[in-house]
Amino acid sequence: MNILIVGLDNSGKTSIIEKMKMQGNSRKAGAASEVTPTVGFNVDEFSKGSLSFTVFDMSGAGRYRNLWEQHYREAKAIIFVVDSADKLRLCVAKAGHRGGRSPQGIHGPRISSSSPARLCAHSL
Ligand SMILES: Nc1nc2c(ncn2[C@@H]2O[C@H](COP(=O)(O)OP(=O)(O)OP(=O)(O)O)[C@@H](O)[C@H]2O)c(=O)[nH]1
Ligand SMILES: [Mg+2]
Repeated sequence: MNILIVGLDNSGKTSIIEKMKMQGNSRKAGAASEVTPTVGFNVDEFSKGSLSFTVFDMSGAGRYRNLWEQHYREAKAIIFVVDSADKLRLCVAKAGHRGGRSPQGIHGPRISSSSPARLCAHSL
Protein backbone atom coordinates (compact mmCIF):
# COMPACT_ATOMS: atom_id res chain seq x y z
CA MET A 1 0.00 0.00 0.00
CA ASN A 2 1.54 3.31 -1.11
CA ILE A 3 1.35 6.33 1.17
CA LEU A 4 2.38 9.76 -0.09
CA ILE A 5 3.66 12.46 2.27
CA VAL A 6 3.65 15.99 0.85
CA GLY A 7 3.79 19.54 2.23
CA LEU A 8 5.96 22.62 2.06
CA ASP A 9 9.73 22.35 2.49
CA ASN A 10 10.88 22.40 6.11
CA SER A 11 7.43 21.34 7.38
CA GLY A 12 8.83 18.24 9.10
CA LYS A 13 7.89 15.37 6.75
CA THR A 14 11.22 13.56 6.92
CA SER A 15 11.49 14.17 10.68
CA ILE A 16 8.12 12.45 11.22
CA ILE A 17 9.29 9.45 9.20
CA GLU A 18 12.56 9.28 11.12
CA LYS A 19 10.56 9.21 14.37
CA MET A 20 8.39 6.41 12.98
CA LYS A 21 11.56 4.44 12.18
CA MET A 22 12.85 4.90 15.72
CA GLN A 23 9.53 3.73 17.17
CA GLY A 24 9.46 0.72 14.89
CA ASN A 25 13.13 0.10 15.57
CA SER A 26 13.27 -1.45 12.11
CA ARG A 27 16.71 0.01 11.43
CA LYS A 28 18.91 2.80 12.63
CA ALA A 29 17.19 6.11 12.03
CA GLY A 30 18.79 9.51 11.83
CA ALA A 31 18.40 11.83 14.79
CA ALA A 32 16.32 14.96 14.15
CA SER A 33 19.51 17.02 13.90
CA GLU A 34 20.75 14.78 11.05
CA VAL A 35 17.71 15.38 8.89
CA THR A 36 18.59 17.26 5.70
CA PRO A 37 16.32 18.65 2.98
CA THR A 38 15.01 15.86 0.77
CA VAL A 39 16.20 15.80 -2.83
CA GLY A 40 13.37 14.63 -5.07
CA PHE A 41 11.84 11.97 -2.83
CA ASN A 42 12.77 9.06 -0.54
CA VAL A 43 11.06 5.70 -0.31
CA ASP A 44 10.75 3.74 2.95
CA GLU A 45 9.05 0.48 3.86
CA PHE A 46 7.07 -0.06 7.06
CA SER A 47 4.97 -2.93 8.31
CA LYS A 48 2.40 -3.21 11.06
CA GLY A 49 0.92 -6.64 11.67
CA SER A 50 -0.04 -8.04 8.29
CA LEU A 51 -0.02 -4.62 6.62
CA SER A 52 2.94 -3.34 4.63
CA PHE A 53 3.35 0.30 3.70
CA THR A 54 5.56 1.95 1.11
CA VAL A 55 5.97 5.58 2.15
CA PHE A 56 6.97 8.21 -0.44
CA ASP A 57 8.52 11.18 1.38
CA MET A 58 8.33 13.95 -1.21
CA SER A 59 10.52 17.05 -1.18
CA GLY A 60 8.57 20.24 -0.56
CA ALA A 61 11.12 22.45 -2.32
CA GLY A 62 9.66 24.45 -5.21
CA ARG A 63 11.70 22.75 -7.92
CA TYR A 64 10.50 19.28 -6.88
CA ARG A 65 6.79 19.99 -6.21
CA ASN A 66 5.88 18.93 -9.76
CA LEU A 67 6.82 15.37 -8.72
CA TRP A 68 3.92 15.14 -6.24
CA GLU A 69 1.15 14.77 -8.79
CA GLN A 70 2.99 11.92 -10.54
CA HIS A 71 2.34 9.79 -7.45
CA TYR A 72 -1.23 10.81 -6.51
CA ARG A 73 -2.96 8.16 -8.58
CA GLU A 74 -1.11 5.21 -7.07
CA ALA A 75 -1.30 6.48 -3.50
CA LYS A 76 -3.73 4.73 -1.19
CA ALA A 77 -3.44 7.64 1.24
CA ILE A 78 -1.98 11.14 1.01
CA ILE A 79 -0.75 13.00 4.08
CA PHE A 80 -0.26 16.77 3.74
CA VAL A 81 2.05 17.97 6.53
CA VAL A 82 1.77 21.59 7.69
CA ASP A 83 4.22 23.31 10.03
CA SER A 84 1.68 25.01 12.29
CA ALA A 85 4.43 27.31 13.63
CA ASP A 86 5.15 28.67 10.13
CA LYS A 87 2.37 31.24 10.19
CA LEU A 88 3.79 33.20 7.25
CA ARG A 89 3.35 30.25 4.89
CA LEU A 90 0.11 28.77 6.26
CA CYS A 91 -1.83 30.42 3.43
CA VAL A 92 0.54 28.86 0.87
CA ALA A 93 0.01 25.45 2.43
CA LYS A 94 -3.76 26.03 2.50
CA ALA A 95 -3.83 26.80 -1.23
CA GLY A 96 -1.79 23.67 -1.88
CA HIS A 97 -3.71 21.13 0.13
CA ARG A 98 -7.03 22.15 -1.44
CA GLY A 99 -5.80 21.00 -4.81
CA GLY A 100 -5.37 22.66 -8.15
CA ARG A 101 -2.32 24.60 -9.24
CA SER A 102 -1.06 27.50 -7.19
CA PRO A 103 1.46 30.16 -8.26
CA GLN A 104 3.93 28.55 -5.84
CA GLY A 105 3.94 25.38 -7.95
CA ILE A 106 1.91 23.33 -5.49
CA HIS A 107 -0.26 20.82 -7.29
CA GLY A 108 -2.10 19.55 -4.26
CA PRO A 109 -4.39 16.54 -3.97
CA ARG A 110 -8.10 17.27 -3.99
CA ILE A 111 -9.33 16.55 -0.48
CA SER A 112 -12.98 15.67 0.01
CA SER A 113 -14.90 13.72 2.63
CA SER A 114 -14.44 10.55 0.57
CA SER A 115 -10.76 11.18 -0.18
CA PRO A 116 -8.00 9.26 1.57
CA ALA A 117 -6.01 12.52 1.83
CA ARG A 118 -5.49 13.87 5.32
CA LEU A 119 -3.99 17.02 6.80
CA CYS A 120 -1.33 16.70 9.51
CA ALA A 121 -0.36 19.81 11.52
CA HIS A 122 3.21 19.49 12.73
CA SER A 123 4.43 22.00 15.29
CA LEU A 124 8.10 22.91 15.59
N1 LIG B 1 12.52 21.72 17.12
C1 LIG B 1 12.00 20.91 16.24
N2 LIG B 1 12.56 20.86 15.02
C2 LIG B 1 12.02 20.02 14.12
C3 LIG B 1 10.92 19.19 14.42
N3 LIG B 1 10.58 18.48 13.30
C4 LIG B 1 11.47 18.87 12.35
N4 LIG B 1 12.34 19.77 12.84
C5 LIG B 1 13.44 20.42 12.11
O1 LIG B 1 12.88 21.11 11.00
C6 LIG B 1 13.78 21.05 9.89
C7 LIG B 1 13.07 20.57 8.65
O2 LIG B 1 12.62 19.23 8.87
P1 LIG B 1 12.48 18.18 7.68
O3 LIG B 1 11.93 16.94 8.31
O4 LIG B 1 13.73 18.06 6.89
O5 LIG B 1 11.40 18.89 6.77
P2 LIG B 1 10.82 18.34 5.36
O6 LIG B 1 9.36 18.68 5.34
O7 LIG B 1 11.18 16.91 5.15
O8 LIG B 1 11.59 19.29 4.33
P3 LIG B 1 11.92 18.99 2.76
O9 LIG B 1 12.57 17.65 2.66
O10 LIG B 1 12.85 20.10 2.36
O11 LIG B 1 10.62 19.07 2.02
C8 LIG B 1 14.95 20.15 10.31
O12 LIG B 1 16.03 20.96 10.66
C9 LIG B 1 14.41 19.41 11.52
O13 LIG B 1 15.45 19.09 12.43
C10 LIG B 1 10.34 19.27 15.74
O14 LIG B 1 9.37 18.61 16.08
N5 LIG B 1 10.94 20.15 16.59
MG1 LIG C 1 12.28 15.92 3.71
